[in-house]
Order: sequence, then C-alpha cells, then structure tokens
Amino acid sequence: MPGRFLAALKKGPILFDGAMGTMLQRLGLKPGGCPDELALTNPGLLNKIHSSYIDAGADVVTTNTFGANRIKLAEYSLETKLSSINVAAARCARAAAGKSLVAGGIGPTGKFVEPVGDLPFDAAVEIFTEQAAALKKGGVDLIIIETMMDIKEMKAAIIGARTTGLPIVATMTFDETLRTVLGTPPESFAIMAAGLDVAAIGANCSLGIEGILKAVTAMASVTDVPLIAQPNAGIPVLRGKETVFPSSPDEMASVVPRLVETGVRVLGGCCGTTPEHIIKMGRVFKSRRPAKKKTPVSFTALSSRTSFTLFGGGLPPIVIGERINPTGKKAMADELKEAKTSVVRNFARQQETSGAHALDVNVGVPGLDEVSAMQRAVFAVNENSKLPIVIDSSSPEAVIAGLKSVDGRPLINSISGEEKKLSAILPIAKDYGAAVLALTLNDKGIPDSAQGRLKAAERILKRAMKAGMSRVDVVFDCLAMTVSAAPASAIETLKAIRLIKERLGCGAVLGVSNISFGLPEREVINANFLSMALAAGLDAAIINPNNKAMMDAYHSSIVLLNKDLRAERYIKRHQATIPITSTREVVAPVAPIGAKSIAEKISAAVIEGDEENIVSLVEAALKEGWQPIKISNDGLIPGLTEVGKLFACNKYYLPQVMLSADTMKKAFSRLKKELTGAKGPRQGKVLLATVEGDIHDIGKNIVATLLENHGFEVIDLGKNVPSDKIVSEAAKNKVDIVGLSALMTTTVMEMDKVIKLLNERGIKAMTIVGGAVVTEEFSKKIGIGKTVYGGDALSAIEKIKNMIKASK
Ligand code: B1M
Repeated sequence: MPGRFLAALKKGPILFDGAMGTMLQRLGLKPGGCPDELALTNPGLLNKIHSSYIDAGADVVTTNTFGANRIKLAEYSLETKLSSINVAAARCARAAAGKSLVAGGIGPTGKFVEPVGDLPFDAAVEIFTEQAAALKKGGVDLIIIETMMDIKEMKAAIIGARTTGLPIVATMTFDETLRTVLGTPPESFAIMAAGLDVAAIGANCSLGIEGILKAVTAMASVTDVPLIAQPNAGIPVLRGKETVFPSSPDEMASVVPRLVETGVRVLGGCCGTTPEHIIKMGRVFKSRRPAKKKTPVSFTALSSRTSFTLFGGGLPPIVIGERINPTGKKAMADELKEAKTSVVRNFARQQETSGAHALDVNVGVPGLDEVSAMQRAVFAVNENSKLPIVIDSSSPEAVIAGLKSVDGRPLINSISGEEKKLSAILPIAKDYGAAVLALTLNDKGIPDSAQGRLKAAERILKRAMKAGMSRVDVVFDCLAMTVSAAPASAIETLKAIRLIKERLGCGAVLGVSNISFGLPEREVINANFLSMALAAGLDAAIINPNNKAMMDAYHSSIVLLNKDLRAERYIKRHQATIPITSTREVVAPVAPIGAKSIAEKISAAVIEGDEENIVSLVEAALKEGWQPIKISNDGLIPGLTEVGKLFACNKYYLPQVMLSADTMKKAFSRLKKELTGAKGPRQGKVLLATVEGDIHDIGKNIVATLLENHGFEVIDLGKNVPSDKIVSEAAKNKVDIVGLSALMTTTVMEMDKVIKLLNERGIKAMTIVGGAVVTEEFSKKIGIGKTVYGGDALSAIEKIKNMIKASK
C-alpha cells in the first residue's frame, strides 16, 4: 500500500532495518553463491533476519534483492529467474513484516551508463523497470534504490522504478572526499532526485555514521525533500583473520540526535549493522522531536555529475553561456554535420574558464538529425565541463534525447504560452525532472506590455503546477526586444522582470543581446542593458561569457547590488588571467586550447580526452618523423601523468580519467601499426599480466608492444589476473620471463604473492616488475629476492634482453 509509507513519512520518524548481507555471513552463508537466490533456496534464513529486525522495532524491512537485476543475476546464469526471485523475496519479507512495511531493494547493475560506461540509458531504465515490476508483484509498499555511485544510473533507476507508481527512496554512497566514486557530490544527486519526485533522499553505506551525517547535511542545503540515512557500522577493519565493522550500537546511537537535527526522517543501517544497532539507534531516533519541516526551497537548482548551480530566491545571479549554438558559426555547423564535437568541447571549456555557471546547448542546423546531434553534444559537454546543462531545442524529440543523455538535472530552453509547446514539453520536463525556461509569450505572440507578459507567465505557471511542477521549477525569460525597432521595449522588459519576481516568486532569465540588434557598438548597449536587468532583479543572464564587456558588466553589477560578498568574485576575476576575447566570433581551434608544439597538443588531447583528434595528432607527429616511442614519452605519457595529478587533487573525477585512458588507447592502437614486429628468431618468451585487483593496463600494454617489436613472443594475460592463473599459464607455456605490472599501493603486494607461488610450484621463470608504484628497492624485497625492477617501458626491454642473455 503505497499511501501508507507516504502517510508515515509525513508523520515521521520511520525506522528501517539494518544490514542483510553481513547478517547472512554471520549466520554462516559462505561467499561465492548468488545471495539473491536465497529467496528461492533458503527463504527461512531470510525470514529469520527480517523477523529479527521487526523484533528490533523496524517499521520497514528491505527485501534481499540488492543484486536481483538482469545484469547481476546473469553473472550466476539466473536471469530467467528474475521475476520469481524478486517476487519470492518480497513475499518472504512481507511474511515477516506483519503490519510493518516492506521496501523492495534495488542496487546497481555493476555497469556504468553511457558515455562513462557502455550501458545505454534506455537499457538501464528497462532493467530497473523490470526489477521494480517484479517487486511490486511480490507486494512491496515502496522501492528503495541503494548504494548507487553513478548519478545517471540512479536517474535510470528512479525513472524505471517510478513506473510502479510506488513511493521511491533513493540513496547514493559517498567516499571520504564526500563524492561518489564517479565524482558526484551529495548536492548534485539531491537536486536531481528531488526533481524526479522521490519521497526521500539520502546516503547509505559509505563512511560510517559521521560520514553519512556530512552527506545528508550537504543534501539538506539544497532540498526540502525528507532525508534518509542508512550508515554502515564504520569502515571494516581486519582483526586477525576476521573483518570487523568497528562502530558499536551505542556509538552509532550517539550520533542520531545530530542526524535528526539535520532533517533525517528515515533511519536504518547498512553493512555491519545488526538488530542490536537498530534497537539502540531506533530508541534515540524515536524519542527525538523531529526537526521542523523545512520551508520549501526558494531557488532553482540545476546539477551536473560533479557540481551544481543555484539561482533565484535572492541568490547571486548566474551566467548561462550561450556559445554552443551553431547559428552564425559555420565551423560548428559543419562539424555537427560530420558528427564531430571539437568546437562544442572547446566552447564548453572556454565558457567554464570564463566564469559561466551553466551552459546552453543548441545544435539546431537545418537538415541535421537533431536527436543524435543533441546526444553527442550533451555527452561532449558533460565530458569537458562540470557545469550543468541547459537543453535548448524546439524539437521535443531532441529535448528528450538531451534529457536522457545529460548527467544531473538540466534546464529546458524553452517552453512558452503557446498551447502546442506547453502540452509537448511540460510532461517531458516533469518525467525527466528538469526545470524549464518559459518565454513570456502566448498563442498571439509577444505581448508589448510588461503586464501582458506577466499574464502569459501566470498562465504558463498555472499549467506547469498542474503538471506537478513547483514554482521554482519554472523560470521566465521576459524577452529582450530590439530597441532600434521598438524604442520602449527595454523599459517594458525590465518592468516585466520586476513584476514576475514580485507577483509570481519565480526566477527571471534573459537572453540579453537581441536588445541591440541593428545598432553600432552593440556590446556597449548589451552591457548596459545587462546591468539594468540585474538591478531589476534578473537571476540568470544568457550571454557570451568570453565577452569581456559583458562579464565586466556582470561582475561589477553584482558587487554594486551586494550580491558578491566582500567583492570576492570581482577581485578574483581581476587577479586571474582569464582568456577573454573581444566581441568577435570565437572560432574554436580544432586543437585543444593553448597547446603549441605537437607534443603539447598530444598531451593536451590526452588530458582533455579528445578521442576525435588524438589519432590525427599522432599521425601529424609521425609525419614530422617522430618515432612512436618519442610520441609516447613526450606526448602521451606526460598527458596521462597530468591527468593523474588532476585526479589526485579532485579536479578530475573517474569519468574524465576513463576518457583520457580511452584516448591514450586510441593513440596506441594507431602507433601499434608502426611497430610491425621484428622479423627473425624469437628472442624469448615473456608472459605479462597486471596483477589481481588492478585494472590499470596502459603501461603494461606499452611494454607488450615494445617487446613484440623487439622480437619477443609475448603472452599477455591482460589485467586483474589472479595469481593462480599467472602461475599456471607460466608453467603451461614454459615462459622465460614473467612480467608483472601494478599501479596501486593496494595491489602491489600481489606481485610478492605471484613470485612466491611461482617459486613454490618450482617454476623457473625469471621475474620483472613495473608500474608507477614499483621501485627498485621494492623489487628487491619481494618474492625470493631475485626480481628485476623494470623502470620505464624502454629500460624494461633492455633489462629483459639482458636477463635472457645472462640465462643462456
Ligand atoms: Co587509476 N589510479 N584508478 N585509473 N589511474 C592511479 C594509478 C592513481 C595513482 C591516481 C591518483 O590517485 N592520483 C590511483 C592509485 C592510488 C594508489 O596507489 N592507491 C588510482 C586509483 C585510486 C584508481 C581507482 C581506485 C579509482 C576509483 O575507482 N576510485 C580505480 C582502480 C580500479 C582498479 O584497478 N581496481 C582506477 C581506475 C582507473 C581507470 C580505469 C579510469 C584508468 C585505467 C585505464 C587502463 O589502464 N586501462 C586509470 C588511470 C588512467 C590512472 C592514471 C591517471 C594513469 C595510469 C597510467 O596509465 N599511466 C594513474 C595516475 C598516475 O599514474 N599518474 C591512476 C601511464 C602509464 C604509461 O604509466 O602504468 O606506470 P605506467 O607504465 C609505465 C611504467 O611504469 C612502465 O612502463 C610504462 C611506460 O613507461 N611499466 C612497466 C608499467 N608496467 C610495467 C611492467 C614492467 C616494466 C615496466 O615489467 C613487466
């Protein structure tokens, strides 16, 4: 009964159960099998755990279906039993729950959604729709989506689960940097999930209860949706041979009052928590007076995968970059026709550097397939900028393509009071949880007077609210008309901004530059009009952030309007060396910005993940007579090293690193063609592998290519290779040398394990190790003290040659 959860949520507090997985292990379940199959094979065990949580006072128990989606079940060849597993698990929880509620648990698929991974968005939605439907069939009262790390997978899961009509609770898991593994901060997620109408938003697992407190506090700053906290019992530590969760029930209970103060209305436990934790935490939770219901947020919130932008409601106005629009830009229009995105990517980076807070994306070129162009452009902008996106199209199909492709919560540009547009776009905006920018015009056109525009806005707002949106989901463009043709129009636009803000409480947006059409020195008019509009209360200006005059007007106005505390932003701008152009059209260079020599261009292409241009840059270097190894050492590797630094200081997140790694791989597959392999007798047989737990293979692949090029027979076992496999393959192939690669401090000791195992099994192969974390000193300490340190790829080849020579 969906209504019961929502009614209970209104009253609050609601106590969920604790861990399932670690409880199963406690009760003797051996690792290895599919835990979700227990609903069919051992429902009694599940029932016992559910009952113990009900006895502990839980108002809601969660089904044991965390991995019961098509992809995860396929790992155990159980995908055909998806429905029966979910239904049985729901019934099992229901049988134990009595009058308490049952939440259908949904976890990640283990795959990332495109473009970070290879799972298409629609396929992800379908997977979650299927699982949620089965859970509903089994009788759950609500759906809880947990432990998500990919904001786009979370979006797909919410949209899929929503098809059941059941209330949805959504939680993500964050690490010590207070971001998910893919770089999403709690606020970005909360903004997106609030737009998608979930009943409660929060964090689970992660960092123990103190870490969860930080995550939900961040969420509370951007949303009025009720919060849920499901902490684990701390980060597991190894005590002797046992993995122990360190936080006791009392310790966790002592933090509960602070969670309640933050607005947590739903509390439960994740890994390592037990019925005892739920009893102790629940006691404190239920005895506290819930925090006062938050006043509804008064600002409009947009988010991307890694950041968010708030505006309206008295917050400082923002700049929406208008450059990603092919109108009047031949280079961009031509590129879009060729399905390329260099110009789009460059505009995205430039505008972010110049101080934009969100980026408009318009790909309307006559004759172009706007749907696929929008998808490509949105992917490209998301990959090259952290800013939220404004999807700008008059085609509903292209808008949908943008909404499916975008990370986080976008703004749709635009709807208007025209009936056709209202009925086409409002339901789409609602379905995908986007905010909308509405033009203050109606079926008769643009009203001349401010009052007329207010009326148009009122009608649009009414319709939007009828469609289930709130006041802050709609912002209005009061329409700048050309003053040279309509001299009083600027005054009416400014009046309209004031009226809409005062009467409707909505945000005001303006595409500024149309005001000066047909006049000389347009930027003078534009900049002055922008200042006036900001003084009238404008919340977002759609302008060219690369234009110095406009950005000067913006920054000085916000100081004068007391929207830039201590003039910090103004001062920063004038201290920084921002590449600002004049009003002239910026023709985006095909090569990445600022790169000069071919080596720098190659490095920059790796840093920026420019998969489209990397091969032609490598070919240009080859044409100049560069040897492949020089291209690698002077261009590719320095680029990836820089990526590592950006990742280490949280300027880059995993999706960008993955994109750079893919760019690097493209470059190497082109270089491989130049390294055709030496003819003549084989020099020796080398087995290569990246050790278990480690998926870094770029360096190892370089070593493999060079070895082949130097006449060695190479058996490359790939990455994340278990020690057993390395040893058995070494024996089977009677190799001369085993070469191991590792890049992480957490995996490097695997090398020691492999070498000792080789020795134990009497395999005589010599060993060499390499990878960024490996040192000469380390190589001497591991194994049986005879391992060679590889150094860089070239020196590794020389060392391998010497090892073979010495052995003969
Ligand atoms: Co990751 N990663 N990564 N990553 N990644 C590092 C290694 C890291 C140092 C970044 C950082 O924090 N600054 C860090 C490790 C920290 C630590 O030590 N604990 C890290 C992390 C934390 C992670 C994840 C855990 C991130 C996460 O999920 N939160 C995750 C790990 C997943 C896992 O392995 N279980 C992860 C994932 C990834 C990607 C998938 C996105 C991608 C790898 C793609 C791929 O390889 N297919 C990636 C990348 C690209 C990096 C950095 C940025 C670059 C690595 C690289 O390819 N360098 C890296 C930061 C850095 O190292 N600056 C980083 C270029 C390559 C040519 O160098 O491999 O050293 P290297 O090879 C050299 C020599 O060492 C030598 O030859 C090569 C050429 O001279 N060599 C050998 C290599 N192997 C040899 C073997 C030999 C001899 C010589 O004999 C056999």
